[in-house]
Amino acid sequence: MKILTFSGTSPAEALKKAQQSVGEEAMLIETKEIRKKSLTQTALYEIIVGIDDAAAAALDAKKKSSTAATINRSPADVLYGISEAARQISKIAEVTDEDSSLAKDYDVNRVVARVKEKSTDPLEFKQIKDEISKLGDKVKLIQNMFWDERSDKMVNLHIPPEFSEIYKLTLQSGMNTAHIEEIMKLTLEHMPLKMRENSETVKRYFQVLLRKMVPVRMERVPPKGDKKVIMLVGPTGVGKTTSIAKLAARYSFMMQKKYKVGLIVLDTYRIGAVEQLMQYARMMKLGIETVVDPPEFASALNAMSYCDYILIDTMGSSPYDKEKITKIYDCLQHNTSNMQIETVLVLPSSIKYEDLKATYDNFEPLGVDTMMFTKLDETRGFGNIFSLMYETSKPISYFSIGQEVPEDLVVASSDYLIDCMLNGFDRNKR
Ligand SMILES: Nc1nc2c(ncn2[C@@H]2O[C@H](COP(=O)(O)OP(=O)(O)OP(=O)(O)O)[C@@H](O)[C@H]2O)c(=O)[nH]1
Ligand SMILES: [Mg+2]
Repeated sequence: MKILTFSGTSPAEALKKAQQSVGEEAMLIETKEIRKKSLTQTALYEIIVGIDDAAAAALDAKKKSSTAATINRSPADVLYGISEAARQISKIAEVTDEDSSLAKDYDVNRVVARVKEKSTDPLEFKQIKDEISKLGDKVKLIQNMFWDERSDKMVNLHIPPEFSEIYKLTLQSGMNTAHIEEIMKLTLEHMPLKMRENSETVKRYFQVLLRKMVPVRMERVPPKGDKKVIMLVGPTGVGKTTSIAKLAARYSFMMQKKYKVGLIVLDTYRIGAVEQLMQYARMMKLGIETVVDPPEFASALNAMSYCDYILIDTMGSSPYDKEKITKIYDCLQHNTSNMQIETVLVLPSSIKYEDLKATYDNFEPLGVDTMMFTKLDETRGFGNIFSLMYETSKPISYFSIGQEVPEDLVVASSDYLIDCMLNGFDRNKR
């Protein structure tokens, strides 16, 4: 085994040099901080790598010029190559019967506790514990190397390695990067130093912080003698009609009090559009009115004035189809009653933040009061939802988590959204 050292202003830079010089096969032995960063000089890191004799001979043969210095060290010092470390950790993580994802779930204490349960031989247990600790250090080191490189790219903001997990989670969730950086900055300014000690406490802090940032519209039933008129608008096929059916069922027979619910359909041009809601109305024995032209809207509202809840389904429109959106707007203009209409923009959670924002901007002239996100069951990232709310400050009212009427509807809460975002969607949690 030949041992080589490489230096650089960050561990990542030194590692890159090593890779360039000796290739991917090198085994990482140690990383040292040789000199701390100061006002007058950059930091200096040294990494020590080992390559096996055959590779070393091939390298010599090539007579590649290298600034690396050779030192003597016994092969026993070599722990693992990077890929070997990753493989070993995945194997050990299986002991926990949980996700073996390296960075996410590697928790030395938990693994040790599980091994302890299974092993009675103290010597064997100590060996395993030592081995796991070594691997834990290795993982941290690898994480930090990549992290240093990534955090350098963030403008004016140095983010400590303990934040790497939460940064990765929020980024994978589809949250807008500018938003992530703003929130990181805020956190770094306000988070107590003691809480920054490890990624677990950082994650908990973030969870609380993000929850506080989500605006939610509490579900309020209409006061006695009053009524609620809710209109669902949004792009085609996002689940407006299905959601109207779920809401109708919720208000008419799933709450403590059973409310009188009436339905209005504005989407009367498309074949089948009325029929879809008509079927639900028949099943739930609800009154239903259809509106073809905007002037009919006022009489449809009047006809439903005996109801506690009036739910209005609208034609789905491409966010770029100004004509259809204008038609809905015209209907709203024909509301000569004193009924306040709450406009709910229905959006699918499965599209990226930029598309959500563009859609929001196009429906905004209708006067969006709250937002409802559908198809949570069809996506894995929820940061796009968070970002849209962060950007627009519009509260969410409901989530739709599947096709089943009426059960796949969740009254929005910040806990629910942030839990989905950081820990993944689970349809049984609501
Ligand atoms: N997986 C999943 N599918 C859903 C959800 N909500 C609605 N759907 C399905 O999406 C499809 C379209 O639903 P609709 O309720 O007809 O959508 P819409 O917005 O009324 O459509 P248009 O009236 O054509 O604009 C149907 O197959 C629904 O069953 C949801 O939360 N998750
Ligand atoms: Mg529809």
